[in-house]
Parts: sequence; C-alpha cells; structure tokens
Amino acid sequence: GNQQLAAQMPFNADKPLEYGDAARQPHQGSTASPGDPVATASTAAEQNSSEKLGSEPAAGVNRLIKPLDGARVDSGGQVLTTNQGVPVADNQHSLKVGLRGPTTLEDFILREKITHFDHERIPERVVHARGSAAHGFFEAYEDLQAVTRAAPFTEAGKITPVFVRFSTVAGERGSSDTARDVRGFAVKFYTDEGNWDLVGNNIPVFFIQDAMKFPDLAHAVKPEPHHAMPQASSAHDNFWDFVSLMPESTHMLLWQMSDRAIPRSYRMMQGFGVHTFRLVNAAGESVFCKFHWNPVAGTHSLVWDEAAKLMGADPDYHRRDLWEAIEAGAYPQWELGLQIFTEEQADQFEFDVLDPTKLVPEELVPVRAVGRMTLNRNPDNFFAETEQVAFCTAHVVPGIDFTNDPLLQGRIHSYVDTQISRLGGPNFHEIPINAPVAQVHNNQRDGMHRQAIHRGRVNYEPNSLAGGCPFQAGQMGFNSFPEPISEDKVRGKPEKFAEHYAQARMFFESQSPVEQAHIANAFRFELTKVQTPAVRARVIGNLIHVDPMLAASVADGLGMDLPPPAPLASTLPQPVYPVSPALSLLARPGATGIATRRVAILAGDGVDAAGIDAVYAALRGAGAVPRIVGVQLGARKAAGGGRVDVEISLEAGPSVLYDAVIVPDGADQGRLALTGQTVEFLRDQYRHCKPIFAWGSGAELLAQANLPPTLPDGSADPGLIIAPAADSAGAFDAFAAALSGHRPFARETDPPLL
Ligand code: HDE
Repeated sequence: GNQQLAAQMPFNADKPLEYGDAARQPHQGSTASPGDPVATASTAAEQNSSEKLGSEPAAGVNRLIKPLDGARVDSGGQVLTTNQGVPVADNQHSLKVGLRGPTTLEDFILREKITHFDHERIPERVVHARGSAAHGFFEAYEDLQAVTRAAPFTEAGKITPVFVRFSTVAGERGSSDTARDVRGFAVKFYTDEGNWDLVGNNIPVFFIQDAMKFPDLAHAVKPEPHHAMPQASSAHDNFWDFVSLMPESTHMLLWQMSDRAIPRSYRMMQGFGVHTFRLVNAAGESVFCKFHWNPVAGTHSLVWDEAAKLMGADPDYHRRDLWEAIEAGAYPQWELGLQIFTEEQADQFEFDVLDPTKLVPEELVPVRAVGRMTLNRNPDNFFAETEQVAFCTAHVVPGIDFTNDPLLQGRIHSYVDTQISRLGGPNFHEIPINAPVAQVHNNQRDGMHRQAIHRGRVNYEPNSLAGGCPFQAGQMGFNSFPEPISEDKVRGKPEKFAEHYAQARMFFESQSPVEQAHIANAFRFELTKVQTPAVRARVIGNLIHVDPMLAASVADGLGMDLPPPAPLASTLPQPVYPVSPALSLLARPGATGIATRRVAILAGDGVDAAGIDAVYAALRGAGAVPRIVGVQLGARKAAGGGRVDVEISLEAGPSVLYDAVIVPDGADQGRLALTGQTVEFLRDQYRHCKPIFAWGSGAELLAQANLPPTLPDGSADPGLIIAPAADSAGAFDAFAAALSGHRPFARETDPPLL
C-alpha cells in the first residue's frame, strides 16, 4: 500500500502517510533501510546492519530516538525540492527581470539555497578536530554481573551497537592524518540502558593531572596565536615551553615522542580509558577499573620520515585506510580488556590511581579480555554522523561510575558544554547519531531545534495528572556510588602526584633499543624546531631524571652541553618499577598476518608476468592489497609476450603508500630502470625498513639504486629477500613473514645511509 501511495505521488508530498500504519514505514525512495538496497547505494558496507543502524522502530516509539533508518535520505528517483518540499523547476538560473536584468528579491528559491550554504559550517572541535569514524558492535565474552551491572556486560554473546571516532588532537579539521600526535579513541555504546561513551586515547596516560590546566595545555600545543603556525604539530616553542615547566607531563611526553604517536593505522593502535573508573554491581559494590582496547591486527607504527612524507603523499592516509578496510570487508577489531582492582589494592600501589599521568602496569594487575569490538560499516554521511557525533565523558550508564581523578572530574563538565556551542543548543542528543537506542522520557522541554513532539499537558514531576509518569526508576536507575568523604575543601594535590619520573623511566626501559632510539630522535627533531635555548635545556633537565643516557643523547643531538637536572618536586623516595614488556609496541605483532598490508609490485616492459601473477595471487589469498606500480599507467609488454597492467604510477603512488615492495625479474629493463622516481621509491622502502622481495634480474635494480645487500655489520638483512624466481622455495614465505611482523628495523641507521 505504501509503495502504491508513493508511486501515485510524483513529489515528496507524504502528508497522507502521517496517518495509520503507513506512517510507521519510510516513504519508499525517500529513505532507505539496510535491507532494502537502492540504486544509489555507494558503499559496500552499507548493507551491514545492527540494532542502532537496523530497521524500523516498534509502533508507538519515537522514530527520532530509534535506529537511523528514519533519518537516512536517498534521492534516487526523486524530484529536486526546496527545504519546504516545493518542487524546483529550474536549479540553474536565478529569477531575473529580463534575461540580462537584475535578480529579484522575490527569488525565494535562490535565497533559500544560498542562505543554507552560508551556514553549512559549524565550529570544529576545539581539540580533536580532525577525525574519522565507523559503526560497529561490541560482543561480550562473558557475564560480568559479579562486578558490574552495565548493560553491555550482562551476558555472554550480548551485542551492543557502537559508533567509534578516531582523531588527532592538535590539527585543524583539514590537517594531515600522520602528524606526530596523540590519537583520540572515542567509543559510543548504544546500550539498552542508555548511551555510554568511553572517550579515550591511544596512550594510557595524559599530560596533566588537573582539569584546571587543560585550556593552557591546549593553547600551548595548538598553532601559536599570532601567526597560526605550525599546523598539527607540537614541534614549536609554545608547546615545549609549557611542558618544560610542567614536569608532570614527562611520562606522557615519552609516549608522545615514541612511535605510538605515528600509528600505521587506526586499526593498529591500542585504546585506553586513561582514568581509573569504577564498576558497580547490582548490589552496589564497587571496584576500580582501567579500560584497554587491544587491536587484533597488532600494534604497528610508521617511522617519522615516512609519516612526514605521507602528509604530502596522502593527508587522508588514516581516514582512507579505515574506510577501505571496512569497504573490503576486512573489519577492524579490538578486544576490550579490563584491569580490575579494589580500593584496598590501590592503596598499596606506589602511585595514586587518581593520577592520570600514571598507568597500572599489566604485570601488577593483569588485563582481562571481556569482549570484542568489530567495526563493519562506514558512515553514510561524514557531517551528519562523524562531525555531529557528540561524545561526553558524562555519558555513563548504571554499572559504570567515575572516580575522583581531578582530570576526569573536569571532563565530565567540558564535553556536554562544548557540544552546546559546537552543535548549537541543548538538544544535540536528538541528532540521529547521538540519539540513544534506549527510549528517552523526561520533562526537559523546548530549546533550539527540538525534534520530539511531546504530547499531553504535563511537563513536570511529581505529577498526578499524568499518573506520575515518567516516574523515577529508583534502584533500577543510575545511582552514584556513595563514596564516603569527609575532607576540607582545598586547592591542591596529594603528595604521590608530585613524583613525575619513575613511570616515565619504566616506560623508557621497557622499550626495545629501536623504540628507544626513535624516542631520542623525536625529542631531537621537536627541540630542533624550538628556537629558545632555555626551553630546550629545561626539557633535557627533566629527561635527566628519566634516563641520563637519553638526556645525553638528546643534548648531543642538539649540539648542547648537558644542562643541570630539573629540581625535584617530591621528597618521597622514587619508586622503582620493574620493566613492563607489555609497554613495547613489539609485544603485539597481531593475529591478522599480512592481511590489509599494501604491497607494491614494480612493473615495466620486459617483466616476468607469470611471476607477478603468482605473487599477486598469493598476496590476495592472504588478504594483502597488491598494486602494480610503474612509470606510466596502462599495459606493459611482459617478457615472453604477455602483458601486465600498471595500476598506478610512481608519481601518484610513491613509496610511503606501501608496506613493502616486490621487484620482479626484468624490472631492471627499460624506463623503470632509468627513472629517479624508481630509485627514490626503492630507497624510501629501504630507509623506512620495509620488506623487499626481488627475483631474477630484479636484484639488479636494487643494486642500481645502491641498496646495501647486507646489514652494516655484514650479516644478512632479514627484510631483503632475493631469489632466483618468484616461486623459489621459501622466498615468498620469508617475505610474508617479514611483512606480517614488525619491520626489519635491523637495517636502520641514524642518520640514514640512504
Ligand atoms: Fe578531551 N575534549 N578533554 N580528552 N577528548 C574534547 O570535546 C577536555 C582528555 C578526547 O571524537 C572536546 O566534543 C578537557 C583526556 C577525545 O569527538 C572537549 C580535558 C582524554 C576527544 C574536551 C580533556 C581526552 C576529546 C572537544 C581535561 C583521553 C574527541 C570536542 C580535563 C582519556 C572525541 C568535544 C570525538 C574531545 C575537553 C582531556 C580524549 C573540549 C577539559 C584525558 C578522544 O570537550
């Protein structure tokens, strides 16, 4: 019936659909549901469903607070209209007095179109402006009701829809993805007891201990206010001036200067809730908890020279990677881990669990895997979903509660507040991406852009005229954990907060030598950009307390003498933490092998087409992404008469876009061998420690590019596989092994040989 009705009506005149059963179904063609593919469906993952994404709300339920179908608009087969639904006859010409005359004020169609355009932009997020997001779901492994009544954890196998946004912090909305920066990792769980937002980062600690300092931190790292430079970079005087005067930032700085701050992919980084939270069970008993997201693909990073070049080659590198992985069905996954400990245990720790510059070592409290998150659908519309999603640390559900971490306490205020200015009013919870799956009933009314049409005369509680509804949930509702407190009202902090270096030392000592070298180099790079010598000296004065060798190496890199150590703020004995192997990126190679890794196969006239076909098939079979790269697009004449189609040119697809390179027999022939781009490509692959597989005369091309055949000490380079033929025994497997693990860093030198 609905379809027939729609067919009879040429325009969007859906007024009759307000009545009867038809009102509960989307007007055919004007909205689309995942089960109902439409001609204009543009993304492969559009068909993937979930409770949040899924189909129609039950009868009587406000469609605006239920799944997204009702909000999706598809204009396939539809006539162009104004925002009032009036069909537009001509979208190309304004209304003029004569063909060459002035435009009339009467042209409401022109004015509506231009006015709407004039207001298309909203303020970008003051921090975390650049980001990308995806839909998915969380699946619980087990029933956790003994420790928490939170809805996602009430039974094994329970599915909760999620929307996840990853971001950089400092850059503006159009900045580059691969800047050295902390990455945001914000998860909105649409639980059946309301929305729970776990608004975390990919680094488990933070720069500061108290919300009072956050505006200063953000001002210091953002572009300097007089000339708005530099974009998306902490490598400038203001940032280092601030942190050098804020020794509590030292631990975080070590993480930020590590390869954690230049991830290979959003899919290959951890996430952390950072603060200590509380879990509360139905009996009202509480334990402390730290949240961890561990990527199934393992933790992998870029190297700095590569990250810097990627900012030019593809500023959307992480955004594209996330989008393409989901479109290809290689759904990114993370395991959720909890570190659960009691208040009594916390009292025994050498650090204060309320201090967000400290982490709880996994060796002290193991991480218990409690579920898995899968991202399986890209947003339909970047603005409507990714830009308008509003994460708030205040969004907790029964079973999850706050602690007195003074940074967390300030965040509880900040996130709701910032949405009011960013999204233009207090009704941002009604924007479809923010609306909970759980129903919303209260007496909050009106405000800008109100969507819900509340019925009835009663908008207060208690009431008798509406039978007391909506009524208080009592024990069923959110009850704050009744933590007993009897203290003076003061500004200050506990003494353990004043110890700033012991965990920074633990982190540094837990890194592999390669990771340690990258940390030292990153300090050297950033401080080289700092113009004020006293700022450099103060930073190194802090590093002396972390590791004197690190401090000496950074000072040496800057051509300065070692300055005096910074004064210590704490008189307590410095704790000594054992090395924590879990803190090294190398601890998590991941379980997905070479899947989603991008491999360039260099090709030109005279290459071994059969060999290329074989490795191409083997790469595809393992889920990797091969690309045939050459001097110019199009068909190349292969050896023996076949042909190879070059998919992308060296110019458009430079080395940094690939995780590894294959150099077939015959690649040393013709134009490929003569170009500077080929040499640059191979040298960057080598410099960035990527696996290289050459067979036959392909090895000649490596020699022409001067790639060293062995490591500097004369031993074999584990990332350089040279074989007589594509199918030589063990050759491809050795290449795949080098590609699936971490990079063959053994060849790295500082400064680089090539
Ligand atoms: Fe945020 N932060 N933050 N932050 N934060 C924002 O909220 C703030 C902090 C984090 O993808 C803002 O909606 C204060 C820690 C993420 O949309 C704002 C303090 C952690 C995102 C804000 C902190 C984060 C934000 C800007 C110190 C890791 C992006 C736009 C008291 C645990 C979420 C917005 C998204 C965004 C304030 C510290 C993570 C202004 C005041 C610690 C992932 O409200």
